[in-house]
Amino acid sequence: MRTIFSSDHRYQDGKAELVHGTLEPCYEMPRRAEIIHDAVKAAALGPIEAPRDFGIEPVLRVHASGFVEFLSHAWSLWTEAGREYDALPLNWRAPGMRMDRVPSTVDGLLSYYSFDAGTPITAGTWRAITASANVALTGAAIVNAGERTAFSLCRPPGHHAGSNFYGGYCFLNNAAIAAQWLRDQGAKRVCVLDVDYHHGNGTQEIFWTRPDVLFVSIHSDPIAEYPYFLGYADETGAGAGEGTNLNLPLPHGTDWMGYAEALDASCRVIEKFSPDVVVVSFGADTFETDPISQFKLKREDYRRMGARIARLNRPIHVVMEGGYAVDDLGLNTATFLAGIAENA
Ligand code: SP5
Ligand code: ZN
Repeated sequence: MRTIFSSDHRYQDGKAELVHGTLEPCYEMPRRAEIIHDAVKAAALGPIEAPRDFGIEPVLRVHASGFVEFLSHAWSLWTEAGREYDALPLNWRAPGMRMDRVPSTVDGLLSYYSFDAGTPITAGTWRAITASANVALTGAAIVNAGERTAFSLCRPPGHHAGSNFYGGYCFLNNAAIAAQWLRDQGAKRVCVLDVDYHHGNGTQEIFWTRPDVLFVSIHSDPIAEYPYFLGYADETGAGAGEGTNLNLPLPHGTDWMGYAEALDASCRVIEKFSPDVVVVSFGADTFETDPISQFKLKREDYRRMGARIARLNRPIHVVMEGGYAVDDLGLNTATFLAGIAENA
């Protein structure tokens, strides 16, 4: 399996996120990508390659132009306002407040486009997130050219970012950008299978009304977990996309026994949809010692997860999302990829 990796990920190096009422060091840190890179290399899973530059067009197929424009300028607006620390929002819209007026100041824009205080914009954010999108697009191109598998080692992650908003450590939705690009290259049906611990609210929003992209997500029940306001089982899509969204929320404490059942149910639905490609939003934050998560998967469970997905017998494009037990993140990810490679 070929891996795509860009060292430009390191330009996203936030100082702090708001946790428990205090600013704490970011869980989403550069070492995450480095340890995965090193584990993939040590496991000899295949070549590690740099991404190609796809330009901004494939990003604009998924994200609103005003939003992309904001992300590209946010740091200069922030520093022009005299700020030096990471750019974080101060407030958000509440129900009844307006979305049809876009604020003119940087504080207003941060508030307008974000949904949490865990996702700092820094000097290098734009460089890192465009590299991450190119990593996803390059992996998609490899699968589109006929290979059965590819691993896009994306960082920053993407699945919480929607068409017109960012948050959850995510700015551009790498998996959605890859899925849309595959459609634009001629794939008739694409599935995004999201196995990160958190619900992929951004991906769901992007493809909510789309019959050609099936979104399936296994995640911690939003009744008790971030992002709280999306990810319930009764969200099945709307309009032409009715029936092509599937959420399988699971309780805190879920181990492989509970997880395997949901994965099997997901795979049966995916088989029926018969996608040309499966894009896997992979997060290892389902691991038993993840510092911000409450599932109980063990190292070898990732091999089983990969094996089950490989048995879909479809081209598989893995896109990296979360995972914050950093010391274990490399081996957990490499074990998942090995489970795919052994069964693809
Ligand atoms: C891509 C991804 O996995 N994003 C996750 C964003 C989660 N942000 C909220 C973190 C809340 C942490 N609260 C628990 C702290 C326990 N010490
Ligand atoms: Zn996550």
